[in-house]
Amino acid sequence: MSNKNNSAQKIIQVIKESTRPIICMDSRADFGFVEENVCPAKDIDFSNYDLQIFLDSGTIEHICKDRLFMPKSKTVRLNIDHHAGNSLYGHYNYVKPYVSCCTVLFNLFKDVKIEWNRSLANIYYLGLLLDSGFFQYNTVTDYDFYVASELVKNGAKNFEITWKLTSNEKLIDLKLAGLIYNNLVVLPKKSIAYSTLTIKELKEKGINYDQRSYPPSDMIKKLEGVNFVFVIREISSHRYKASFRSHLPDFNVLEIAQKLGGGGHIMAASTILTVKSLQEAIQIVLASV
Ligand SMILES: [Mn+2]
Repeated sequence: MSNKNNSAQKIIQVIKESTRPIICMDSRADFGFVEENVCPAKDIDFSNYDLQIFLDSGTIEHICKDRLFMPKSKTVRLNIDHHAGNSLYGHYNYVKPYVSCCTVLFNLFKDVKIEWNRSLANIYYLGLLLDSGFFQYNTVTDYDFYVASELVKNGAKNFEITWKLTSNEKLIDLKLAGLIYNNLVVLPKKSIAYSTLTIKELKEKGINYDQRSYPPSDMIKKLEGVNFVFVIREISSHRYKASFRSHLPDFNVLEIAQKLGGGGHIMAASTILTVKSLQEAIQIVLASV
């Protein structure tokens, strides 16, 4: 481990000198829809390779769903990433704080003559879109738009990729959103909004809650004019889960969840309440803020 960044020239030299490289990406999410030949890191014998290239992995163990995973081989590690907390764990490192790892790659290879084709441009563009939250994150810069422009010029299909990623909602998520919006209560004076979900309602709509794509609290957190939102969901008789989402980057919902015995992050937290009724659960939460 060198704990320092190397020049683009050095990194390119390391890649060129390798005869058996293997690429490992942040694999905590399922990217099977992008590339079918994805092999779980735990099934790979890295000693068969002379260079292990880490892409978009803030830590070594992010290349595996098992968070305690650590490859055992002494294979040379090349770390190409954009995470602010990256500890420069590679023997060679190229870590730049761009919004996307594909922006880092584009920057790394800017002096190399890359033969772009539509497939490569599409893959870079997909990475740029996902890592930047569709250009919504506060770390997006003019360079990312320049990269996007170059990728589109080289064949990346903005509409097709964006459509695939944003226009394919599952029916179950729309049904769940219907319930959540229907039950929405807004308290303008308190700058709070909340919604509720009961087992009976889920059953009536034929919703298997475990198959949803994202939590219902995320469905209402973008409401204007509120400090935070919460959703109370009946888990079983007398047990309710309260999930909190902050609307503002500096409004701390973790404190509220902790007061009620829960935990989480500053903008997303939750707790379990053991109470007699849904109404009681709502009252307890409202009394704690
Ligand atoms: Mn990333």
